[in-house]
Amino acid sequence: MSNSPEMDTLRAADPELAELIALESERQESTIELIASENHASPAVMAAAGSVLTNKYAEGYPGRRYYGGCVHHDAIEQLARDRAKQLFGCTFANVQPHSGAQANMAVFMATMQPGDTFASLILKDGGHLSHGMKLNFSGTFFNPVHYALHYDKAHPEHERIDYDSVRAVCQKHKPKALLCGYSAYPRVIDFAKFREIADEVGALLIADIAHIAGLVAAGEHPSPFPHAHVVTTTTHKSLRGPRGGLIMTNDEDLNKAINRALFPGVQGGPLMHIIAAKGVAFGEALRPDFKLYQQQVVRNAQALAAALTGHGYRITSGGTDNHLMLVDLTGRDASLTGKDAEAWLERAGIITNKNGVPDDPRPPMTTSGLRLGSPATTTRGFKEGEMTRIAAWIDRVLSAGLKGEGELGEAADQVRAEVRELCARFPLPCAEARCHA
Ligand code: DSN
Repeated sequence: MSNSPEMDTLRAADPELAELIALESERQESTIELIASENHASPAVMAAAGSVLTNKYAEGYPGRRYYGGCVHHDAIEQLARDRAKQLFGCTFANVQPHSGAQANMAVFMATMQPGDTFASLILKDGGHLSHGMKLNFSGTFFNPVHYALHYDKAHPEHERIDYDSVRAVCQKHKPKALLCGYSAYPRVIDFAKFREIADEVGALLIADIAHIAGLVAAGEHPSPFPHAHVVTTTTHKSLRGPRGGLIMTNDEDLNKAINRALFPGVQGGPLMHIIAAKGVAFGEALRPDFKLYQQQVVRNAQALAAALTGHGYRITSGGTDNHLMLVDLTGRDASLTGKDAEAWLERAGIITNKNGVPDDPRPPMTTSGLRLGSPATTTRGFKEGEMTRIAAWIDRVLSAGLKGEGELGEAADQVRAEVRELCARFPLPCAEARCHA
């Protein structure tokens, strides 16, 4: 099954592990990936991530390392930094965070003392674990206060950020930092308005653009710069790089504090192979075709949202401006849950994640919604026609599931076969490059 020398080597050395990777590769090839935070990295990104750079310790930063032999690592990290700065139009970039959560942890450590108050959107409305969830470091060592969405069906901004609530929470609690940027928010974020409010109370504005980084890089979502004091992101979602994090700022003092907080504050040795892969991904994102890709990402999300609406599903906030949408399944049938929908669709080869909708009465392991996104399907070449077809499949499977196991089994098998056939016509970048199993 393997087409690459690397996989042949792994198969010879460890057939058990190689077989599991081959199975996962086949799963990715033959299913439709609608998880909004996932994507398919390019063969070049994966080549860098699988390179000899994994062998090296390079604690410190370019030119100031705690280990010898870092000459090429300095050049690699500097190149990745320079490309990140060019891509996002900022002055300083730290490419070492292992993840978005660790990027946020370093920024918190650099900008606040334990016990300090910060304001963010509550997790259940589309926020993130590292934005103050009580079991996370952010909610354990700091004091989160939360702003809300508009909850008023008659309001034109229903289920969108309520900037009056942001202002009221900030005026009341005088937070050290104000966070914006979310995991399940389908609308444009007004970074200028957030900065205005942050300035009114003397807070730092931190924008976590993990989800929309690719759109921002391509100019398809307004940039958090120059409004945010600090910007954090992951590199593997819409940005389509390796799994990892990134921190950016225009402020020299903040940059110094962030660098210290990340290393040695939060992390030890950087993952140099991943830093190189980030550099490759930033280089790809600087090319003109990345803008076309991101434009198609938005068109595809909007096509999927429109088609689902046509099938009787309610899309929260009435649609999407970006790469994702939240589908309120109860708009179709009050008994539908995100948990069931996720499981039923997976049987048909359509991969999603259950997600709470704003003000969801159901718990997080059940939910009334699905979060769907278009970055991965757009990477494999799907356009509006394919997204419309996917909406019809989703409705076919969920409608059958509501009728019972017999109907569901039949519909899931039929859709699974059709999904396989469609996927075979749109091979993943890595399959085309014959770079993995
Ligand atoms: N877990 C990520 C997501 O799926 O959005 C956020 O970190």
